[in-house]
Amino acid sequence: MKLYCNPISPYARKAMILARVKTIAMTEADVTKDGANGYTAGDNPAGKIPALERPGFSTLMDSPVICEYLDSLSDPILPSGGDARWTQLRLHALGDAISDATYNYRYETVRAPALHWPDMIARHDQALRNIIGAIAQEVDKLGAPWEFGNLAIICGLDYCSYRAGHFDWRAAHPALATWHGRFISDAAWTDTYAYNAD
Ligand SMILES: N[C@@H](CCC(=O)N[C@@H](CS)C(=O)NCC(=O)O)C(=O)O
Repeated sequence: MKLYCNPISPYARKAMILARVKTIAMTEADVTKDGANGYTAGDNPAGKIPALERPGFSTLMDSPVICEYLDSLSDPILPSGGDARWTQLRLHALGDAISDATYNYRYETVRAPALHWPDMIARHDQALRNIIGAIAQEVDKLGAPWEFGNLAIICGLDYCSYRAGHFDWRAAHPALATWHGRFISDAAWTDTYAYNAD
């Protein structure tokens, strides 16, 4: 299997962490090193990463689908049914919502200043604060080490620190920061952390 990815992408990083936690043999093709058209690699018509190429089967895209597939290969961490499953899928969606808001904020603010749309920047900034604030209210339910839900939340928080660092979520939510601190010496976390440079 080959994952088209880049560790800066919080969506791709979820799959990279899961593969390490579950010891799944998977090649990682960094699209930023595979040529200018790298984002279309992996037979993903949406032209996004991650995309998971599976020999003899269709390529999977959209990170929750890829994560669920990888998880299904052995001893799933995502519960198979009941409310425990919905709890994990909901937390995963909330984590992805951090990444979505950060990504949107980044791509609004990275434009030339003349093209800035202040209302849209404020909308994404407020979404980020609302989502992280909501997650912080549930910090006791987030679990550690890796679960299907917290995987996305950790990746989202790290991406927020990297691309929307003006919002100091650690200062705003100290208990969430303490919880996040339980992951940062984990081998899968350190091995996929790509935000030191830039
Ligand atoms: N919902 C998608 C989002 C993936 C996504 O937006 N990936 C970004 C990188 S962080 C991307 O490929 N952007 C390239 C583009 O949109 O052209 C997922 O969860 O996989």
